[in-house]
Amino acid sequence: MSAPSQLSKDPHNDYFDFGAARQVPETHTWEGLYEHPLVDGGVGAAEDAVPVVDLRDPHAAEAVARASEQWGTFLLEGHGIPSELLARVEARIASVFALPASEKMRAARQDGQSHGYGLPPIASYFPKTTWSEGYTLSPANLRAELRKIWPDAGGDYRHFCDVMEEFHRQMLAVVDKLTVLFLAALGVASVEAGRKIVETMSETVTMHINWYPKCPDPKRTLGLAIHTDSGFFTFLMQSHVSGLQLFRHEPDRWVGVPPGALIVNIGDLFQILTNGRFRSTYHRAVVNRESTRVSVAYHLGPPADAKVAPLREAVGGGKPAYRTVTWREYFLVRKEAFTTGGSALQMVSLSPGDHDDDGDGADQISEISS
Ligand SMILES: O=C(O)CCC(=O)C(=O)O
Repeated sequence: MSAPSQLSKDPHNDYFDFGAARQVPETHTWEGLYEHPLVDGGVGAAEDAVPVVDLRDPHAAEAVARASEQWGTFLLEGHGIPSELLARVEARIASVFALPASEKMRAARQDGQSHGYGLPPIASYFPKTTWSEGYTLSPANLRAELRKIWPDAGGDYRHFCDVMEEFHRQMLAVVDKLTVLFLAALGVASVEAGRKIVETMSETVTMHINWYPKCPDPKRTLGLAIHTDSGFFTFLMQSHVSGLQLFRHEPDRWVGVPPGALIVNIGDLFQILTNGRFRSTYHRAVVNRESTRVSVAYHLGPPADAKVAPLREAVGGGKPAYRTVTWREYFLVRKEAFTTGGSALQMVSLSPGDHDDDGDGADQISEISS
């Protein structure tokens, strides 16, 4: 099952011809983008260097724990996905977005649907339109989706589907390895529970492809506005062009993520599952004048109606910091948070005296893993 749809009506899903744009129109102009300084998050950037986790490192679980607690994001190395495959993914994605509008719009996301061509579902909550095109797919519906664009199922269709399926297969192996590390980092001893979580998550995979065209005036607009991911965690495959920025406090600043790396972002439901120990990350994508940029967000989370509550191992002798939620319910909370300017995580948090009527953490892991 894929992530629950959070769309009602998406007024941002009209076609905009980026190739013809000579300036950024009012609809795509964002204010206040440079209130905070931008710092480099590259390897030599001292405390601003985005943490790196190497899956081949015998101490990788500790590195995952540290990065997830302190940043909610890390660059993944030693994942084994060939760079040649990533280059082919990027090239095939470029071939989709290069198609004429009339062909892409055959797959346009319809109201209430979570899949299809268009901006990511979250864009319906943004006050302005972003400088990007997108396509949301799940591995299960990939071939049926792409037939809308390529009804004759010719060579371009086959090459695109084959490469995305190969990417998905390779990603699942990485998901497996990383989940084992997450569980080790959290002190969850049951390998069986871990395997079941991976199996469950692999059924919910959603891929959102972001295509950021060149922009004549990049300082006035955004490729993707600030947000956290809502699920458990997201892998972000990105091209060798800068664009991703993480928001960090004390002092408030944007940290530019090195291009080309495979990124892992912790999502809100993982923050809940880990009782706030691992933190979701606010991030955004900027665009530039010289190059197009591609990213693929590979989102993982629980089935839409599975109950998620802080794990017993994470709560320890303390109290759960969050109430039990399903992903479907959390989307509604997030929608309200976008509307009111509040924090969705804050809205599902428990104060010391509150009681979670939906049970304790011990029952919830078995629900997620069954
Ligand atoms: O393109 C990027 O670097 C960010 C993409 C992203 O955050 C998303 O798709 O959720």
